[in-house]
Amino acid sequence: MDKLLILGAGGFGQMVKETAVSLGYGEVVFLDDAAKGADVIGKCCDYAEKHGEFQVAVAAFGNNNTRLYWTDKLLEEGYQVPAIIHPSAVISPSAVLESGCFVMQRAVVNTHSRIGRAALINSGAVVDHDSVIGYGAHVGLGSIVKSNCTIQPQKRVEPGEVIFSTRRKIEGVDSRALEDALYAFGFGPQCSYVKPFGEGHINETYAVYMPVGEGKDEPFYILQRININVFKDPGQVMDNIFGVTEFLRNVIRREGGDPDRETLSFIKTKSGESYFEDDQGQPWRCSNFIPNSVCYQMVERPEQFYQSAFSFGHFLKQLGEYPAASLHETIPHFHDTVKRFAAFRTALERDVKNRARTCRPEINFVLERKEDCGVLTSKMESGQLPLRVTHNDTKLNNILFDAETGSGLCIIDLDTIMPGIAANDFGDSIRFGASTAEEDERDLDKVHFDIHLYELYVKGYLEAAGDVLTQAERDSLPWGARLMTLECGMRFLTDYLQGDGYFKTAYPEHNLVRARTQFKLVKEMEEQFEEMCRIVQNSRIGKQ
Ligand code: ADP
Ligand code: GN1
Ligand code: MG
Repeated sequence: MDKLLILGAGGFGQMVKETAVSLGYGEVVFLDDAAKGADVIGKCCDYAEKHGEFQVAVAAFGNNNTRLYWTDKLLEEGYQVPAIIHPSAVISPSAVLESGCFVMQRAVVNTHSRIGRAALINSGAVVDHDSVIGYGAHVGLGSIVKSNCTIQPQKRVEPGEVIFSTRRKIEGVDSRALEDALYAFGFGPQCSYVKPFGEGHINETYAVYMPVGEGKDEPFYILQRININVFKDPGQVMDNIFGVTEFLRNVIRREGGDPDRETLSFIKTKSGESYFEDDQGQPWRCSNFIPNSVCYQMVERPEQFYQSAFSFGHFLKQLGEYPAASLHETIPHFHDTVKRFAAFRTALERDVKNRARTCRPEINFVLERKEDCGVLTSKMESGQLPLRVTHNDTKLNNILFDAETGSGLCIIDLDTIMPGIAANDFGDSIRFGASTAEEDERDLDKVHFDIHLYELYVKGYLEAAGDVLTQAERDSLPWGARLMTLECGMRFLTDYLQGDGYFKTAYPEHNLVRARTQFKLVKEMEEQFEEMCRIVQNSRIGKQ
């Protein structure tokens, strides 16, 4: 076996030498500035000159700074700097041991733990699972570092000490609640950093980055604080989501798809709960991050809209056999446009923020369409339109696309999966995606209903789901587009009148700006309604 050069011939150096010999190193010699002896062949500063003769070296100093300093020098010089592990130590196969660390007699390093560069785990110490020992740290004789702990770089854990829990500073974490959530899901010890993510209007979303080696990090998880103003019972939301995603995994498997990419997988907390409740009573949940996926705020190429149509149509079909009765109604009367109109009227009458005077034309726009609001709800109540398991929030940024192939990949934002009518899913997609501008475009001259995009969506949706839809359902689609757009505009306007408590806003009139774009789209849909109906009538059903 290789020859080993040890920097430091003190007491610890001698222990390392004995260990190296028992590991089978052929020749083991020292560099040391003070010690003398037959096996001391020079001073530490001779390390560069000895590189020709020795390829493998370690720095065996008891002092943390010195050990780290010389380990880094050896690495810079190009030495192989192995981890030295005593044969009696027990190391989990999933543990990671970095260069120049030492694990001495009868020490234990448990599952998924990481021992940093030049760290020392002394005799009889235990590092339990999922802990991280920072570079240059020293875990003293017989001490215990419990699971999920982080020992800071160069820190010393005293002999016999027990570390119960520690928290490290995670980049991007600016609140105790977020930190608690990260630890509750078990990411605290390893997580590199956290970044706010996505452009949803409801939840607070973060991407959680984990190390993947070579100093690189990748997003592994999505952590979300569920908005309890909107979802009063997060337990019910998570029940629905776990039920639906587990069901979808089986459907996708049967279809020959990849359940890890084509639906979300939610992760339970370390104590087995479907979500974590922080000190303030706020719920947090976590799912896998889908790698190599993209999310769009607007259609960039028409093909994307066709893809999203096919995916949402397919989603409806995939959930065709789902036991609808087991679903909780996470937001009661979510798409009951008649009730939405009533709520708008109440907000208008109360006018708590005295904002009605700033939006008279928009208020009148809604009031003039009172009769329209009931067109689909009455058909639903009379049983003409069947209830299905629907998504209810089918905007383009609630679907992920495969970054390589560009095809629709995974439907996300499953909070509002409830029994509903297909026209609403269809309509909500049209409202958001068949517009030539973003939902909050201020310049209304840029906002138009794009009937070609509508036509593409009809094609994709009916190709995927047309054969399960009844004739009445297919006929209801154009109204779905008009009414979801009107309803959404009405909801934005209601929120504006009530003081913006529901949707996230970036400036005071944000909701009013959003309402205006929706009403502009409604108006253009009304003007082209005959053509919208004709497009549906002339469409093929099912994939040819
Ligand atoms: P909201 O209800 O606030 O809209 P979403 O669940 O839609 O919350 O998440 C917000 C955004 O975060 C999405 O539009 C998407 O861009 C991104 N996102 C959410 N979940 C994932 C995931 N699992 N993988 C990748 N991106 C995601
Ligand atoms: C909200 O959560 P998000 O941003 O995907 C809202 C939808 C609206 C949409 C308008 C639970 O969707 O109903 O149509 O904003 N979601 C909820 O952009 O209210
Ligand atoms: Mg969303």
